[in-house]
Amino acid sequence: MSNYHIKHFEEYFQVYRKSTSNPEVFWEEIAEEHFYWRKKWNKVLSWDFSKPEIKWFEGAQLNITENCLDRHIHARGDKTAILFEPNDPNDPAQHITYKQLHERVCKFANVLHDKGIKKGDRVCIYLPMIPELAVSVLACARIGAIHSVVFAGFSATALSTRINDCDAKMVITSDGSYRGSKTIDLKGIVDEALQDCPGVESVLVAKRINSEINMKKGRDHWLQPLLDEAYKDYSAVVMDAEDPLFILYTSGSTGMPKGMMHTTAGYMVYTAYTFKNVFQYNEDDIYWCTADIGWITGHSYIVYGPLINGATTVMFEGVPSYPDFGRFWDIVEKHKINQFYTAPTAIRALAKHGTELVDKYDLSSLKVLGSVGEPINEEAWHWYNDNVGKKRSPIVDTWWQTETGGIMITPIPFSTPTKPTYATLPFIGIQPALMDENGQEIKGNQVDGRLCIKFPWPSMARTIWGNHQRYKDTYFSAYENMYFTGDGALRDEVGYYRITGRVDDVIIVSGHNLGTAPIEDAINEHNAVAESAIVGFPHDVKGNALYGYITLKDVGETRDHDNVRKEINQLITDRIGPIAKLDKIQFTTGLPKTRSGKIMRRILRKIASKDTGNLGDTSTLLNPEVVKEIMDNVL
Ligand code: 6R9
Repeated sequence: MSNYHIKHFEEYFQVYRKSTSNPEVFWEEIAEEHFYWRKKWNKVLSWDFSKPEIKWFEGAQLNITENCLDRHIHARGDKTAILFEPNDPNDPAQHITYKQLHERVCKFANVLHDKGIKKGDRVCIYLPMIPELAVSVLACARIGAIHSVVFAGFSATALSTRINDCDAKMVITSDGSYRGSKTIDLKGIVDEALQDCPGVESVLVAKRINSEINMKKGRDHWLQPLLDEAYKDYSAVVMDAEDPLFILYTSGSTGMPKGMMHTTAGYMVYTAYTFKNVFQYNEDDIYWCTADIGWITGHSYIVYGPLINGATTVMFEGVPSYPDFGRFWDIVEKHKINQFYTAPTAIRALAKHGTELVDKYDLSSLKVLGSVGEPINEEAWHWYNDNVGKKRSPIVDTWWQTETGGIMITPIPFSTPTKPTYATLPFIGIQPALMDENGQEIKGNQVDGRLCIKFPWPSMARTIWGNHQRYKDTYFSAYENMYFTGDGALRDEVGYYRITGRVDDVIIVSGHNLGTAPIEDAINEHNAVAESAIVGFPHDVKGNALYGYITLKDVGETRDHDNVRKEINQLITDRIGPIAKLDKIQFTTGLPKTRSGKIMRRILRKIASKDTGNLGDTSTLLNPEVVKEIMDNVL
């Protein structure tokens, strides 16, 4: 018997020991008993972090959508698979059953097929949080096409960069999207992006806001008429275990975003197993993750993990502030949500509005609360625990990454005693290590270091699309035989982990990973800008906000600074998206640099955070005088 469902703390330790002392036997048992395979594997795991090459369940054949859909039809065909809550609370929610979802995915798969999409082709999905988003993801998986979902808040430039990086043949979008009281012209953004994307042959357009849009003849097609005519069955394409399932872009510390590539079997096994245990999902529960499917959290814990387990997963189209800041709690009451998974930035935004809007609603259905995306600060943790969970529902602070595919460090609710701001213990099968700056592992407790993982787990990304060298350099070169996460962490006296934040040039703003380099590239396009450096500083709602130090070409004397500030933020909005806008812009005559010309962000970070008591070692600075100037004028 495998240990698919862990029910108490003792059991966690037993299973954890088993999973690390004999990983292959352990994962084989899990895979064997809880999934539908067309053919079983010849070998559970082969790996070499020096190449790096990782393969799980080699030789196995499957289609992940048969695990998400077909095998549930018999036992729970009429159970709601996706519960869609629209932007407008007065519009009815939609309950899409497993049977209906199966049919919608099959029809969509037929449309993709008819438009010439084949196994291995890349399809870019740029859709708001409407059912078509989940359906198109699954339709790609059903025919073996590799989906690349781009968050529909990204700009035309960000979209075209991602389309071209993976050579997508098709884009799936909608006429527009609702966002609270506003609408967004998604199709207009796609049209602009596609001016730079010669490889895109067709665009499928879902109707959502009924706006007047431009349809390019021969390229653009309304989705609904095609679906109406499509056949309701589509026999799933058989995939090898290591065939790519999707690409998802995440920011890097230099230039181009990284197209993290995930494969089929390992991702399926790990997302399903973590979902079951981290949320303690039981058959009749209603589960809601507030993320967007454009992020990894949505991929793994709105679509795949829940559906593989036959769960009811809620998809919410709107925003937490519309029609007011009680919307989340209204939805919890209305749909009797049992598991609620959100981000610290959302909690902080809601906490700002007091407890009145929380107390108004009946939240007694809640059993488990989750947090993801960035470290949850103590104040937000207590607010969540006291006002939402009423001190009854455990908070699972789940640490993981786009690269890891699934949750890595987390409490198991009702088993692991929680501790504010601590992600607590590694999940089953995960072997973390803290490393010092000389490449040595730091053993024992009450220590801190750089967080690495020593041993492969099934859902780890296998490469960066089109750039295996960068994959190796970024994750497997800092420490020998280790996956380096880019995060710092500490381990307390009982072995609990607390993630302290990024140690590289990635800043997490409102739970979104932003690389400094692409933002600086956008700023530097401004004709008055000579040079710029971006750092994060603490912000009570966003977690971090962006602070830009900018040197102007003419030292700024002849320019209207406020205008330049506006133009810079407009450039960032156009190139990356509004989430990357700078909260503060300080004009300086220079930036502190090392002799080798590297900007000393460490110092800029301290100044922006008003933490200037100890600037650390400044002896390698080429231009120490500029530090004083920057400190005198800090915003
Ligand atoms: C799932 C997701 C990954 C980065 C990660 C870390 C931060 C995520 C966290 C957390 C502290 C948590 N992060 N969860 N930090 N506690 N519970 O967010 O993926 O968008 O790739 O971000 O987010 O810094 O390295 P992704």
